[in-house]
Amino acid sequence: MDRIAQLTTRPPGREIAYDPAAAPPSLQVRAAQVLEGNWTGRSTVPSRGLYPHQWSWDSAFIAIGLRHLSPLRAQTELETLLAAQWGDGRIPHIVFNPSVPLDAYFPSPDFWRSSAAGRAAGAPRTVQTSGIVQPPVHALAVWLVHLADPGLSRARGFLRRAYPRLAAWHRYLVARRDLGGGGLVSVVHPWEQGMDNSPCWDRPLSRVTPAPARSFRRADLDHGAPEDRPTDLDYGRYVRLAADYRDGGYADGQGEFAVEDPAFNALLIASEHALARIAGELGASGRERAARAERLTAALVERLWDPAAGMFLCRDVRAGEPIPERGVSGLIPLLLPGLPRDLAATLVRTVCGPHFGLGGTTRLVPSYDLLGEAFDAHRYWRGPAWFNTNWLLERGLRLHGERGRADALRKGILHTAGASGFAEYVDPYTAQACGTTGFGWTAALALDLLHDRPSGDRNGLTAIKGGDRG
Ligand code: 9WN
Repeated sequence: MDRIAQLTTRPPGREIAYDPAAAPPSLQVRAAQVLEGNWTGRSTVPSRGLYPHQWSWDSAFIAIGLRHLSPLRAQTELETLLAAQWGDGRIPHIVFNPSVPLDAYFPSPDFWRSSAAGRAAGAPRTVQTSGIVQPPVHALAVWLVHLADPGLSRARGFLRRAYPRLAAWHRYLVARRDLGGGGLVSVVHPWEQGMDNSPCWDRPLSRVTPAPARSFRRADLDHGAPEDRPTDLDYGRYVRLAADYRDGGYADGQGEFAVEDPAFNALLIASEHALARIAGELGASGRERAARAERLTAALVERLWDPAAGMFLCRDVRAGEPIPERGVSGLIPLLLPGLPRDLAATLVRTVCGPHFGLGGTTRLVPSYDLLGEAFDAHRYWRGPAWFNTNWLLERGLRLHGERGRADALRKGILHTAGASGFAEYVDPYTAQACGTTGFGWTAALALDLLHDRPSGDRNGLTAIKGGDRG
């Protein structure tokens, strides 16, 4: 019996019995139950109701937690996603499950029409996907999943099969998405960056003419409270951008929206470091990859660091200027081993200062500036705290020697994940659950933190450090 079965199966004869005196199931058991409930046989849905397909960066985060329960399942999760890769190297942000009704999620496969509209870009014929991407956390996830059971990974050729796909994915981003010409990758839709409704997008989105509300039907409002979700106006703009991209055959470079985002690029850099380790494990040299990671880090600092804000800002490529909003995305580069020390120290001060409140006013780091005009403690990416960004910051704090703060954040994440029923996101002040519950990456990343000894040597950190800082 594997670890998932052990944790989620009740002993025979106990199926119906209810014992009010019994101890409540542990956080680990409850997290495993969420992942078991969201498992479809080849991948894990973020949530059964709101998000009934496979999402790209969700799967990467989910695999990072799943590896502690079933390394085989974690490998399968990533392999299913990689199998939907397009010929041009992009990994689509959604892989659709054909057995889910079309009206269960919008935009559905008949909106994206990937195999027809994406033919020139090499969209797969046998599986339907979206045509946009999400942050490249995958190589990092593949490496961490490998480390959970190197024997199984080698026996299955997990790295050997994943490596060329991951390399093609990074090649696509670096070659086709440097829309600003300064060596960084641009996102062409807010959904690509993953923090969909962040106020950082308000300015570039304001130039986009929304698709008429009657031209589409939102499915998200069947599951989430309208005050927790994006407005209809924002949805109209998302739909317009996606439809224009599709109608242009998913060719890059034309769209109205192009933004260089600190988190997206930082995750690419972390994944480049991971690819260097994977190359080394496969007997090749990772030196070129490590050098590319350094070049990307230099470009990130040069183009997006804002000394006055004490953090990274997004850059509106079409307008040719920085976006003057403090989103949590601008703190995520703390994750990087090659970040200059003074910048890392400044980021730590910013995350603990009045704009993000860590260790002071907030329970977890909010998705957006507490003092920003657009701050809303409950609405989607406009203030609430998300578990993936907090997990990334916990790693960053630990990497840069902030052990006390990292331990406290870890505790906060674990407590809030359990108390909120593994919510999709929470009010950063009160930790009240928002969005949906039983959310995949919340459960997975809680499992990952439960597994790691807070002050021990965490294999993942050592792994992406690549030995460059001891
Ligand atoms: C659009 C699945 C995804 C996450 C994103 C999050 C949300 C989708 C939506 O859900 O986006 O991709 O319908 O709002 O913003 O980060 O990957 O969990």
